[in-house]
Order: sequence, then structure tokens, then C-alpha cells
Amino acid sequence: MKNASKVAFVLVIVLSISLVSISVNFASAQAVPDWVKNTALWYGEGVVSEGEFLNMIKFLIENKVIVVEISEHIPQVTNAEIFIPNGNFDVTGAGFYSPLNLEIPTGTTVTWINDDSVPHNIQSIGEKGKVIQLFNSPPLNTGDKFEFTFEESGVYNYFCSFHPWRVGVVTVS
Ligand SMILES: [Cu+2]
Repeated sequence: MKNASKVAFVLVIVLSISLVSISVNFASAQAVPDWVKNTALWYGEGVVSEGEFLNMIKFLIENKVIVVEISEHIPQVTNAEIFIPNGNFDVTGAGFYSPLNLEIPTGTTVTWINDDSVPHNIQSIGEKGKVIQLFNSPPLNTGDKFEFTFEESGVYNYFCSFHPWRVGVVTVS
């Protein structure tokens, strides 16, 4: 029982070193030196210390008997789009931003695209519904785009200053 828990402990250590991938190079398994085998045996018998045993594991990794592959961190580039649909200008119409509440992870670049027949702009607004200088576009003619990258989580409201009844939301988490 004592030995089993030691083995479990070591497995946890090794697995936490490499969250990505571990493989054993069986081709060189016969190259495992006797001192490694003895260290494992003696560790099981309580003769050698945990430190010596872990040094032995380290030796196996450094000599590629245990192959540890750690993939490089590749930053994820995420993009999302919000369409300003045809008829968005019409206060009596249903031309809501699409999507009306965009939910995205932090680091996402959002592109607004004006698909309406008249110019619009995108103005970030604060809690009281007034324009704040966070993301603010010039007038966007039909087909024009505006983009902003959301680096911090939060709920962001915006509207079009020409058609202030059009309020949209970007939720970043
Ligand atoms: Cu507008």
C-alpha cells in the first residue's frame, strides 16, 4: 500500500510536468541502466529518498527514455462580426444589430459591418447611456467596417449617434 501510493505520487509528478504528452521510447528501453532499475527497487523498499528517485526520473527524461513533448503556446486569435442590417436606421423596423448581444472571449477582435443603405457609427456608451471614449467609429458608409479588440472582460454597450434607439451589447468573458 505504501509503495502503491509512492508510485501514484510519482505518476502525478510526471504527469503534471507534461500536460501535453508523454511517451516511452521502447526502442531504448533496454538502455535503461541497472542503477535506474536499482533506484526504483530501492525506492520501493524505502532505501533511497524521494529526491534520488525523482532525479532518476529526471535522468530518464533528459536521456529521452521518457519523451516529454510540450507544445508551444500558440496565442489564439479570435474574430467576430456584428452586422448593421439593412433597415437598421428605421425606428419602427426590426433591423437590430446581428447579433444584438455578442458574447466573446477576451482578446477577440470585433468587426462591425454596415450593411444598411445609410451611414451609421458605433459609439461605446457608459452606464448612463452617454458616449464614452472606448470604441468610437467615424461614420460608416454602406459596406464600411470598424473593428475593436476587447482585451478586458465586461459588458459593453454601444449605439449609433445618428439612430440612438439602436443599442447593442458586447459581453466579454
Ligand atoms: Cu445609425
